[in-house]
Amino acid sequence: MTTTHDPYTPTPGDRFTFGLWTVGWRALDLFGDPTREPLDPARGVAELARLGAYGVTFHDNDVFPFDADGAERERHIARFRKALDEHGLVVPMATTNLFTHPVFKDGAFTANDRDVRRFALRKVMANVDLAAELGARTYVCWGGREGAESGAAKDVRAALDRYKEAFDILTSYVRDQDYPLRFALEPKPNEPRGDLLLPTIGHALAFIEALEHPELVGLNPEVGHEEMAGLNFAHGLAQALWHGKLFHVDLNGQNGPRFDQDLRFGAGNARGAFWVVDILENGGYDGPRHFDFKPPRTEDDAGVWESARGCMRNYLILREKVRAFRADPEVHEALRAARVDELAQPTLAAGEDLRSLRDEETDVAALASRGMAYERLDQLALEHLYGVR
Ligand code: GLT
Ligand code: MN
Ligand code: MN
Repeated sequence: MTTTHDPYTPTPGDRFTFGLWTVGWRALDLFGDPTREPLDPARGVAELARLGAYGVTFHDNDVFPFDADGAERERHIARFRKALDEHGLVVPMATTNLFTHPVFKDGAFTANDRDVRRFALRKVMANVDLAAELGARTYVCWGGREGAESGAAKDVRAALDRYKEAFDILTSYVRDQDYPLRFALEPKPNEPRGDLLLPTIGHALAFIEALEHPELVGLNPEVGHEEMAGLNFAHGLAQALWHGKLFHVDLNGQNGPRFDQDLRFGAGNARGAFWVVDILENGGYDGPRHFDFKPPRTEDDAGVWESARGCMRNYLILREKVRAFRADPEVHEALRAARVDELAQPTLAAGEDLRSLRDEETDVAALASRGMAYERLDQLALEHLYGVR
């Protein structure tokens, strides 16, 4: 009897990671109470390992409570570590909860209240120490409360000064401690604040260049956050890669501009997800494939694990389709017909001076009448995605 391996069952070699807060989300929302019981982080680790994940990521307060004293904190961390060791999961990334406690109601690094900013920096540094201890290489900063609901309340230029100050302090800190950690900013346009600072990949990329140690700061873009702003996530990833700034990624699903849906990866904009997998697989990204989703409020405990499993299966299904698309001889021909490779050619020849360009004669009418043959190419992609090729 032969056993066939299901090609969509993940293994640690696929490097799938999950935030503890994703499967641990108790599904409370603005209108309703939690529908699920709290998840013990040790059980989260065990279940994710059983499903074939490679690692987990965490906020400080996913592992120990906000108000834990030193001994309680250590106890929770020891339990978490034990689970990681027992189940062989790694922690490639960690982050800080700077948004749940009321103290952060006006932000953390950019709160008007200076005492809040000082407290936030201390909270981050403490968890950076733990992240380094657990072997993390990326430290994510999602500024969920850095923003405003009204105009005069926030001096955006001063807030950006303070945002920069925070990263200048934190990057000096990891340098002084010799931690092999880099920071990854996670942009989001709005929610929970009316408007957030660093709302998109583009804003964050520009901000990084103003920092004292830009080499230690990159991005952790999230599918839904760019799509909430109507942007093309795969294009955003491509630009982040072009700048050498794709340090990490948050994969999930979203249906266009509306509230942050955090659907499992591959649900929502499926066509977008195909191109996301294409750029991640073929664009030079070598970090973990990290899922930041929220199992919907309708799901019980079994539904949570089904949803997590779905994230990984959908990635593997799309990876197979992307590979088939890129290997298809008809696609190669269509790519040539669309002159996609021609874009890699510099516009001026090596050593060419501008005079020869200015003297060149162009048959504009002939140029304008050349079709680009993109429809055939895109139809081939869709047919791979729809499963008929
Ligand atoms: C929070 C948020 C996410 C961020 C996490 C990191 S926490 O769930 O919705 O997008 O990635 O702080
Ligand atoms: Mn989100
Ligand atoms: Mn996220």
